[in-house]
Amino acid sequence: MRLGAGRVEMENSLAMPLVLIPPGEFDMGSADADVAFNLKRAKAAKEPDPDHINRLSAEVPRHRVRITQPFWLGRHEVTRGQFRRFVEDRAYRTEAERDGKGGFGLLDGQHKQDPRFVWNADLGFEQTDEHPVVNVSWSDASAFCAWLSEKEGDKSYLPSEAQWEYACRAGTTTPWYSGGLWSELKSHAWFVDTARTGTRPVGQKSANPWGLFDVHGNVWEWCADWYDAAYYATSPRDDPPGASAGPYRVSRGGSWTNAAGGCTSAYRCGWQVPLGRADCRGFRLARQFDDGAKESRAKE
Ligand SMILES: [Ca+2]
Repeated sequence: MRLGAGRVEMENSLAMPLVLIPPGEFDMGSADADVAFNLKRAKAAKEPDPDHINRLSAEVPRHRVRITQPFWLGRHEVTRGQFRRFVEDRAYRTEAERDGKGGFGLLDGQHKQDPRFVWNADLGFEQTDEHPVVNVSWSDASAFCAWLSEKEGDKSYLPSEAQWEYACRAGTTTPWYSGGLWSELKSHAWFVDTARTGTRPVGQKSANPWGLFDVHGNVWEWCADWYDAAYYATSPRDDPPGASAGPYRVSRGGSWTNAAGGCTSAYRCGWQVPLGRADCRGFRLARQFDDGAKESRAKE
């Protein structure tokens, strides 16, 4: 563990940097007026997107949430190189490989599903080991976390939706941590205006106030929660765990394929499992914070 620029950071056994996220409170979701404005625009579009309209409606009511425990969160999205360590250690086959249907990639500039489009394949755009892994399902991402937890003895997991938004906002209340203007997002995120041709290596844009990169854009990030568009109306104040069941899991932050409006701190995407894998969707690792009790016990 080390202190840097006012932050506490660590590296796990994959040399993946993690930032300590402090406990605290924030307003989760969007203000009614912002959603009403965005809905009006979405419905007036030349070709209204019903999925986009439903997602905007799921951002209300804005509600107070308390994150009661500190936790570690990956400074970056999980990369192809890091995911390869898991695959090689466990001879793991992703869901896209197991069912033979594959994931998504670019064919003639269009996103198409194809059996050859799996996590380590040529997806029609350049990728190195520093690019975020994509075409991994929620179950694949969870299997990676379980493998790492077993290997390290400390729990790694997918962040809850509330943990994700809390860390993404990093104390900000604007649509993006960079502010309220989509034009400003260009310096901070890979989205359709800056990365139309594919994912980018992690960490190339600037970080948010808590030192996290690519929370807006590059790839969608799986969260632990089941998705329920109406959940915010009944969400508990402390550490909300998400809906108790459902066909969809949540992913957050938007991607290189999305307009700025799909990359906001509050935007929620429900994606059906186990079908959910795409060339724009990966994940970020959370890790349980150990307050040193274990180290103390070891010394006794
Ligand atoms: Ca992202």
